[in-house]
Amino acid sequence: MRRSIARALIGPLALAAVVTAIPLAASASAAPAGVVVGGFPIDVSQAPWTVALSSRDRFGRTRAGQFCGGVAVSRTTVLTAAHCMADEVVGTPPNRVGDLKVIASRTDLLSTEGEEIAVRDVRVNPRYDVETNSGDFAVLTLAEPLPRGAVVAMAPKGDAAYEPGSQALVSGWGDVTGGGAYPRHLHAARVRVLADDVCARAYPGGPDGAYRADTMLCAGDLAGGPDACQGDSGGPLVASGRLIGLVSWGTGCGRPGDPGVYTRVSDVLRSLGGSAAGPQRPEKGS
Ligand code: 4AZ
Repeated sequence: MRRSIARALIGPLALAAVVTAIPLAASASAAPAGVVVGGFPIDVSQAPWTVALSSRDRFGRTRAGQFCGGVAVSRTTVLTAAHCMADEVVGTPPNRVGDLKVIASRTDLLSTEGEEIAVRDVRVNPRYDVETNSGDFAVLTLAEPLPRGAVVAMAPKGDAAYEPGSQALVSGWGDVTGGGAYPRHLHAARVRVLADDVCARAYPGGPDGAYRADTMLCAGDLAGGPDACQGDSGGPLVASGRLIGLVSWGTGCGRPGDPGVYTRVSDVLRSLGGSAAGPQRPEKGS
């Protein structure tokens, strides 16, 4: 718990507060050049499966309550990160967040573009491990269907999109500087999938997590460069038009030697097809 929670709490609101309180410490730390750090603004039509998770009750109205990303994989199913649904992030057990919504088809969080859809059910992967961050996904079932065309296919195990060197796009409303600058508009960054042995060497096990090749992939540039960042968690990593990853963790953002780590979507598929939490599975005791 400890690790994810610490990370989650240094999320949109808390991180901004820390940066305001200790500007010297913030500016002295490695500040990446710039979703997403080192990225660029995009219109949601370029990655229409990208959704924002929102709770205005918990996170305030200044950015429409956005606190994590998500990705639509069917018209009523959104995937996000398990760590986004932790009690310490949303303030209650996940199925009790009264105003938990998915914001879809909206580039500018403060516009009225697109739609806001209530979340009917939240299932956190029972195999999520807070020490390593393995299995960092949750399945949200929506109260109303999303527009057709706003969904992305999940890449099956063995899909070439997972191969090292594969070029992928990560999108979200997360920190764009690594210093707590949360944008109103959707951003994206191009990153390359890295080889598992490279990822394992970067993250052999430490305070932020441990690389597990069966449930994670990592992407970015070992020299430092574009990367996902706080607030992007749960959002999509798409290669060749297929979903391969969900933003999960990493040490900092865009730093040399510390690539971004993503939940491996083929493992999500395996879990959904097997005995783990899935949207089709009837509620226990109902
Ligand atoms: C986070 O705390 C987080 N640079 C997300 C992505 C990355 C690091 C941290 C990857 O949600």
